[in-house]
Amino acid sequence: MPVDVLVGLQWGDEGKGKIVDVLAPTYDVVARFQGGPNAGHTLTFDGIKHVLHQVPSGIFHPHIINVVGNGVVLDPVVFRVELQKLTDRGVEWAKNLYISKKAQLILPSHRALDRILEEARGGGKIGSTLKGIGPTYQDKIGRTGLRVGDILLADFQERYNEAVARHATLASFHGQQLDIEQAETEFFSAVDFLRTLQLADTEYLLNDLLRQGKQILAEGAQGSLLDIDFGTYPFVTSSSTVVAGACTGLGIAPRHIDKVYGISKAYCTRVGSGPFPTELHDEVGEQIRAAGREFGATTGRPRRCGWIDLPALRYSIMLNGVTEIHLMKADVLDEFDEIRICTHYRNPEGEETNQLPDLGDLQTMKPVYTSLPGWKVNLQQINSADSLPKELKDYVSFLETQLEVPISIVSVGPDRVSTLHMA
Ligand code: 2SA
Ligand code: MG
Repeated sequence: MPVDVLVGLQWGDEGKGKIVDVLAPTYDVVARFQGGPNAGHTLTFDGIKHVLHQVPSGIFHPHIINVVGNGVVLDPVVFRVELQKLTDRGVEWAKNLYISKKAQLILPSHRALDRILEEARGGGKIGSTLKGIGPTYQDKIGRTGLRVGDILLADFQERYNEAVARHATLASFHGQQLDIEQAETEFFSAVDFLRTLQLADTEYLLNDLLRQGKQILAEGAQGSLLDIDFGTYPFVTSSSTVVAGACTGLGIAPRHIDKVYGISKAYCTRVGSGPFPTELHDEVGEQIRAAGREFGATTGRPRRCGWIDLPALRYSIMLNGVTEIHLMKADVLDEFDEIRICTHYRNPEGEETNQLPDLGDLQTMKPVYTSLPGWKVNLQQINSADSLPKELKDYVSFLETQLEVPISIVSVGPDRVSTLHMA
């Protein structure tokens, strides 16, 4: 069964980009199945840090075919900038990159609407990345969206005009104007560029590759707790971030899926609004943010930080059928005397649960912690799993027992080489 899927188990930024980069050499194809320029996947190797938003993280490997699937929302302007950066760095991507004709197009008016709709929410803001994600998926589901393949049609301009007229009406409903003239010039020039790329029926491409026995890695973006169905709704993104999204977002049948890699930090972060039971509002939270350089890779926003949350992880593991966990950024906890772990929650009535309740109840839950001694060792200097400090091994075993899934990789630094495969 040649498709493996990699998903984030928390609220995003777990380190998915790094792991795709590490695993990529054993795959023939890396495919993105949801999200768009809201994602920020950071890869570090040979002393250089790369941040990818829409380009799949297999792009640095010349033997890998990279696919932007139909489940993605694509902003041609951001895409062109991203590809230009890769060209500047000498990465040859042109032959290895395919874009689904069925992927949805993010228009300048979607970005404008994202801002307008966020403003209209007042105190209930989602904390959107303002990349136009929500409005574009809204059009997709409302059956009024424009797709990448539409740029090849003779009447694309007309379709575009109709969409913008609709968006202008929506904006005026909120007493606003779109104000996108300059962005439109940029957009049409980026669309001309997009026409020169390999636009394809990628569901056929992927299934042909499967028949040839090729190995595919589906690369998730954001995290399971931001999933449109199962995340902390409405403080979620607008796509299916769980494994099921890889089937609809690529056109791959469930029976092809084998391994499911669940990526989690050794602690927890969230960017944007919404409940986060283990969030720390004190200097410990500050310390994690500083040590982990926890700032959004797309927007630069400071991320909220807290301890690892097992009820939340158990939920994500269940939804995704995770077969192995990769524990990221363990080195960020090097300096701590004690490592805290939220094993379950307690509600205001004193009842305990290890399940993740829905929004209203979740907001009133108090985390119940266990603590383990910290390792107080500079993990970045360690290059084999055997040499890991006992305290970290104990932390890993504790998590494995609680989560009932093996932890197969522990990451101890941003670089490709700081990746320890556990026996
Ligand atoms: P959106 O823009 O409509 O998808 O926002 C809805 C919510 O989803 C969250 N979201 C994210 N959370 C973490 N990381 C994301 N990617 C970037 C990164 C974010 C950044 O890798 O750092 O740079 O700020 C991401 N994308 C969406 C978002 O915060 C909202 O809560
Ligand atoms: Mg990210």
